[in-house]
Amino acid sequence: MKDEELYSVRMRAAKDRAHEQGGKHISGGELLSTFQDLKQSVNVLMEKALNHSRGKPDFLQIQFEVINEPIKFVEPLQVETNKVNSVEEGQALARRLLEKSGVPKRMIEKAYKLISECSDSRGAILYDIHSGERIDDRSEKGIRVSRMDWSTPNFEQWAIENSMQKSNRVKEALVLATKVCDHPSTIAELCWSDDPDYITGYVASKKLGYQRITKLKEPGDERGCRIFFVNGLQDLMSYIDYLEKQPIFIQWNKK
Ligand code: PML
Ligand code: MG
Repeated sequence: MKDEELYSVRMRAAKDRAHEQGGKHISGGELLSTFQDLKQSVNVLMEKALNHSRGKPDFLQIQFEVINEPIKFVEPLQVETNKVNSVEEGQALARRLLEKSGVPKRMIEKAYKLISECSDSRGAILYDIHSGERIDDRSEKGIRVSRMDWSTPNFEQWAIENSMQKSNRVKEALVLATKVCDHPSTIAELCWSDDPDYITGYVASKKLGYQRITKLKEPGDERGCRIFFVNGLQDLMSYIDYLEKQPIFIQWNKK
């Protein structure tokens, strides 16, 4: 894969019209593909959109484009799973992990006030840990992290070695968190799914790795959350450009 031309393939699906016309977000997906695998890659994303617990989409967009920038290879974050018995316990742990990662306590409380904005947004929101303000201007669209992947065989070896399930969801979330945390301005990420049947979420940071928390919301809840806590951002545009455009390939045990 290293010397081949790669394509970024992206999918978004919505119900009751397209996202920009106020439709409900159903599913999104990203991957990197060789030209030869494009047909299969498009199918993988279509499958993801068509069989979704958030509902049956009536709008689907899949697009691909060649990547001209050099690809950066990155090791996945270390993973730990924290078992909790309730949402309260899970959310209290998430706050402690954010603090340990370097987000001031006062700013964590302020960020939690944005959670409702978060669940209206299909992408991530960017939060400045100094001003305590949301700093992206993408409203309900949020920031969509893109151009990243992890080869299935390498991921599966990693999963065996780390006693993890070979779950696509875990793979995609860990790829995203690794890319986000690889940027020097990211202090931490807080995330849980908008899928009603999935209640495990995580706090990720360079300092603590990918800390899974088994209960961050109640089953049936379709409100998700993805916040990036950023520090000392000199240039918001170049940070957003990194998230959206820098191609990253995860590779475990590269050496
Ligand atoms: C999502 O489904 O959109 C996010 C899932 C986050 C948690 C994945 C995991 O179990 O580690
Ligand atoms: Mg989802």
